[in-house]
Parts: sequence; C-alpha cells; structure tokens
Amino acid sequence: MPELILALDVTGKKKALDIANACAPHLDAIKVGYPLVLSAGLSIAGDLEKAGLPLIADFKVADIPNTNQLICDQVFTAGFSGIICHGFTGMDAVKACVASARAHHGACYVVAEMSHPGGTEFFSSGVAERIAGNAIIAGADGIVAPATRPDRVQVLRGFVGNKKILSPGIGTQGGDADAVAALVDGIIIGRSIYDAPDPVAAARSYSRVRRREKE
Ligand code: NUP
Repeated sequence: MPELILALDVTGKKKALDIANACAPHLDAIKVGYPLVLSAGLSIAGDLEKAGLPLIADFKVADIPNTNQLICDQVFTAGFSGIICHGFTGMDAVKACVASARAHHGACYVVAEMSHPGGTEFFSSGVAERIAGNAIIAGADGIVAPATRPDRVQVLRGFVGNKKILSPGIGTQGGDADAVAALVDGIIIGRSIYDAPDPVAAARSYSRVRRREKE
C-alpha cells in the first residue's frame, strides 16, 4: 500500500503550515526540500510538528562522507525522520548518510534515477541500477525512482527487493499514480496538490491509490 508523501515545495512558513495542517489527514508523510527550508529556515521541521507526520528532508545530499554526515546530523537533530541523498557520490558517501540516519533512528533514501526528462542523461545505461544496488549494500532504507517511467521503476525494483521505493513525478511531471501505485511504497506529489485550487480535495483524491495493495 503506497504512502502519499506531500512534496511541500512552497515558499513561506504560513503557506506551508496552512497546507500541511489542512492536508495532513490525507497524507502519510511530508517531504521538505530547499525551497521551503531556504525561505522558512530549518526550524520549519519543528513548526510542522503539529501536522503529526513523518518529515523527509529532500536535500539530495551529495558531498564527501564527512560533510554528508554533518549535513544529515543537522537534519535529524532539527526533527526530520528521513533524508534523501544522492548515490553517484559513491558507497562511502552514502554509508555516511546511512550512519547518521541510524544514529538518529531515522531513514535514508538514495536517488537512483531522476524523474525529469534530463534524468536519463546520466542516470541510465546501468548507472541507476548500480546506484540502487549500492544503496542497498550501504544499508539504505530505499531508493527514489521516477514515476514518469514505470518501466524503470519495475527494473529498479529488481535491485532493491523489498526495500522502499519512493516515486516522484506524478501529475505535473506527467506520471500517472495508477501506473506506479502497485510498484512502489510511496508516491511523492507536490504541485498537483499544493498548487491545486483546493489542496485538501487534491490530496484526498489520491486516497484510492493509497488504499491499493502492493501486488
Ligand atoms: O527524481 C526526482 N524527481 C523529483 O521530482 C527526485 C525528487 N526528489 N523529486 C522531487 O519530488 C522534486 O524536487 C519535488 O520536490 C517533488 C516532485 O514535485 P512535483 O513535480 O509533484 O511538484
């Protein structure tokens, strides 16, 4: 049963909190990235506590192991329970993120292949498969794989077994929730919810997909 993860890429604390709190009953987690943290500060994690949902920091951490660990420690200390990092930096760099996640009882997800059109430029040709495999060897909790390419999600599933696949690209980017719901553990949706005339109704509209059992 895939979880619905709201990508809260709005700028400004009030707007973020209004949307998060209103949509919370229809969500399983909230993903926060640079747009919100750079506009509202890292303390937004504490501000979002009222929504009562796990918070995933999408910072696509991509540095040397020591810096990765320092970044992740800050993220988890701020109140996030998950971090998204890049995997092309190598096994040691991913392991540093995983170590920080473990130390804080949090989760670490590794981007295997990106959802936008340019996402195939460097991530394909076996690279995504290697990143996914490495992520699992490094002890990560799962990968991020593109809902815009369900066939690729299916291939990458073969490399991660029963670890989690979180999948962005639904709605505005052209991906179809129904096409990946049975393949993934979490669907990540941003603009189709927070830019909708009625974000609550938009979030609620995915409850059918949320309930669907993983095949
Ligand atoms: O490959 C990726 N594609 C992607 O869209 C990896 C991501 N982390 N994302 C993020 O998912 C992106 O940064 C945004 O926060 C969210 C998708 O948002 P939207 O296209 O549904 O608005």
